[in-house]
Amino acid sequence: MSTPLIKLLHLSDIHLGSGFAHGRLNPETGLNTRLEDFIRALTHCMDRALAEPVDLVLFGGDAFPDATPPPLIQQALASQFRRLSAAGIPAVLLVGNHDQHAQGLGGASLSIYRTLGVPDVVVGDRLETHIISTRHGPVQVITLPWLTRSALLTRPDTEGLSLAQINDLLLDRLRVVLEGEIRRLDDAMPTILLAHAMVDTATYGAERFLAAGRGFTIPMALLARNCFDYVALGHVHRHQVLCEQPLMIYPGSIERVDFSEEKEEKGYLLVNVSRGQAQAEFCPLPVRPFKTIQVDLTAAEHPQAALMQAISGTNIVDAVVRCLYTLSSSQVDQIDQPALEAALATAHTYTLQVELSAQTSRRRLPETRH
Ligand SMILES: [Mn+2]
Repeated sequence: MSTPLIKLLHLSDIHLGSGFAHGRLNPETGLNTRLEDFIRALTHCMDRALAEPVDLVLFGGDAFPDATPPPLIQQALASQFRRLSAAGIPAVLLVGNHDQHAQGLGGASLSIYRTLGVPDVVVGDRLETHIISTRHGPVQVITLPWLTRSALLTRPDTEGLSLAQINDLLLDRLRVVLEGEIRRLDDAMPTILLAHAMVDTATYGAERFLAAGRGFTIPMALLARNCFDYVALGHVHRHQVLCEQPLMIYPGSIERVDFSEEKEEKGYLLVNVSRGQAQAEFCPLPVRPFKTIQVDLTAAEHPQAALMQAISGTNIVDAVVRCLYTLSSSQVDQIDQPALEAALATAHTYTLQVELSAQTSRRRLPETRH
C-alpha cells in the first residue's frame, strides 16, 4: 500500500497591520496602502491554496504586530482564512511571539478561531499533536508555538538562575515534552512539526528588530528528527532552507515589514509530504519594492546634480524609497529640496534623510516623510 501524498501550503509571518509608516492613506478605501499590500500578499497565498487545491494550509505564526489587533485588521485576516474553511481545506494557525500577550496566556488574537469553532481551523497555542484529516488522508502535526518561560517553567524553577541557565532549563523541558509527543506518534502517518522558533543556525531577517520580548534559540538538532517528514518553521523573515533531511524551511514573511527586508524575496511554500519524504517549492509573491538611495555628497562638486543622478539611476516607481545623503555644512544651500521632491514623486512613499558631516562630528537633521 502506498502512503498518502499530502500537498500543503506553508506561509508565515503575515504581520498584518505592520509598516503603516511606509504607506499612505488610500482615499478610495480609507485604508493605509501598506495594509492593502499585506492583504494582497495574503490573498495571493489563499488564491493559490484554493486553485491547487492543497490538502492543508500551515501558518507559522505572527499574524499581527501584537496580540490585540484592531477589529478591521482581525477581520481582514479572518476573511482570508474563511475562504479555506468554506472550501473544506483545513488550516493550522500557530501562535508566534507577536501573537502572545507580554504576560499571561498567549494567543488571544488567534484563539478566537477555536472559541468560535471555525470548521477546519486548528489553533496551535501549545505543544501538542493534532491529527488532521485531509482529502488525501490523515496527517499528524505537532504544534510548537513561541516558547515562553511560563509555558514550561514555574517561578520556583527559575529562582536564582541566570538567563543562560533558565534557557538551558527551558530547553531541557522542551526536549522532554517533545519526546513525549514523538513517542505517541503514529509511525505510518505523514508527520509534520510546525514551530515558531529561532533556530540557532538561521540567519536573521528583520526579526532581530521586531523581537517582541526576549527570545531564546533552539538547537537545530533538537528539531531535525527523522520522525518528521517536514519541519515547517516561522519567525525569521528571511526565507531559508535549514535542513534537507528532514526538510526544514522558513518561508519568511509574505511582505516586507521594513527596510531590513529590502533585498529579500518574499513568498510561500508549496510542499508535497508523504511518509518518509518531502519536496518543497518556493513561490515568490509580487510584493512592493523597497529602495534605499544612499549617497555621500561631501566630495561632490555639484551635490544637487550628483543626488539627482543617484535618484534617476534607481527604479523608484511605486516603491517605498528612502533617500539618505551626506553633506558638508557648506553644501546645504546647494540642495534644491523641491526639485528632489519632484524627482521622487513617482515613488509610492519616500523619506529624505540628510546627514551633515563636519570634520569631527556627524549630525543628522530631522528626516522628512512624504
Ligand atoms: Mn516571530
